[in-house]
Amino acid sequence: MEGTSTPISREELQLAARNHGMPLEALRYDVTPVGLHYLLIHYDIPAVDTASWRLEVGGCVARELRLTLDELRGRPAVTAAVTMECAGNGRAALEPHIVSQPWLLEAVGTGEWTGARVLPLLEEAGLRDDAVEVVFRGSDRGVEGGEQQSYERSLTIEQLAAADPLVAYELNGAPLPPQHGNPLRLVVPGWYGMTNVKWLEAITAVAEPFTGYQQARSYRFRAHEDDPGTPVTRMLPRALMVPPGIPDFITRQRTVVAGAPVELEGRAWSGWGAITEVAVSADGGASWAPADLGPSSGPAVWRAWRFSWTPPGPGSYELCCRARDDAGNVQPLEPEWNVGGYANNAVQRVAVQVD
Ligand SMILES: Nc1nc2c(c(=O)[nH]1)N[C@H]1C(S)=C(S)[C@@H](COP(=O)(O)O)O[C@H]1N2
Ligand SMILES: [Mo]
Repeated sequence: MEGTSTPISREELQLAARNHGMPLEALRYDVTPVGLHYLLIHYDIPAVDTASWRLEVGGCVARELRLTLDELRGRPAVTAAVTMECAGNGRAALEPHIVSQPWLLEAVGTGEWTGARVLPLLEEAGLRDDAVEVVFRGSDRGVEGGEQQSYERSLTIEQLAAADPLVAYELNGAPLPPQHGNPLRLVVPGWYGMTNVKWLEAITAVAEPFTGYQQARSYRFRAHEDDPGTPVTRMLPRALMVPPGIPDFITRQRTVVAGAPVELEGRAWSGWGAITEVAVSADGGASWAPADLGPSSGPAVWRAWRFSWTPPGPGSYELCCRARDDAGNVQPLEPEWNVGGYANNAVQRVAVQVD
């Protein structure tokens, strides 16, 4: 694999076989078909009995709520397309090697999520003034960093107000499948995947910042093991292309035919703002030309782009694409390492042989 000499281990293969990516040719769909959306499950898919299942809303609230799925479905429903990307996307390109889910570039997908807004639920429960954060707990349990735990993540009151998340019970018009969090998951537009807690069973307002493993130890940008680091939050900009031509079965090296324009296409997204530019290079990043952008769909959804490339002649080329957002973020040309291997949004490089 490009940029990497370290082979992945048996443990990483075990993770990779459970947690599949989105084949990059599926960038062609506005909304990712459910079976092609990437998957990341830290522990096991929990067994949930929907009939006895309740969502608890509690902690620093005036009155606790215990809601059935039908009660949640009875609330005003919102449907929103949201692009979700794992914070570990791009990890496998980092050196020194990081042992975790070994994503190349395929840990992304766009779902059409239907559910109820979280903010009115908290309002109904009577969120108290002493609440500083809200903790979202999934029913899956496991061991990580030596700690037994439920999968839990928090957001501050300000982050909640800005992101206006959903608790979703449908994906692409059908009940959530088991692997994506049935019966209910959190969907936080613009944020990296880990924020979107699946198999949601409790929403708890707390008066002190949450210090659980997935918040205080994991998902932080750390320069070295003793660095407390800073939290991983929203998705950095990234453009991806559908690899053109045809692949070799084993190496996946691409081949295109000389003499005809190659219609490059892909998607770009950012959790920090709207995509304002995608640039394409056919010489490994030495020179760039702007791609045509599709209609803007808001910061939470990927934006289509196209670029017609006519190879000047037979030979080897390295195609790259690079996104910029209206918050001023642009993808780096080279990866930036951190302990957890998060948010490596260095530009995609696709080697193409022109025959
Ligand atoms: N309860 C729970 N929620 C979870 C996870 C998990 O392991 N357990 N994985 C998180 C991570 S790291 C990612 S990237 C997304 C993946 O969501 P998907 O599998 O629906 O694509 O779910 C997040 N929510
Ligand atoms: Mo993730």
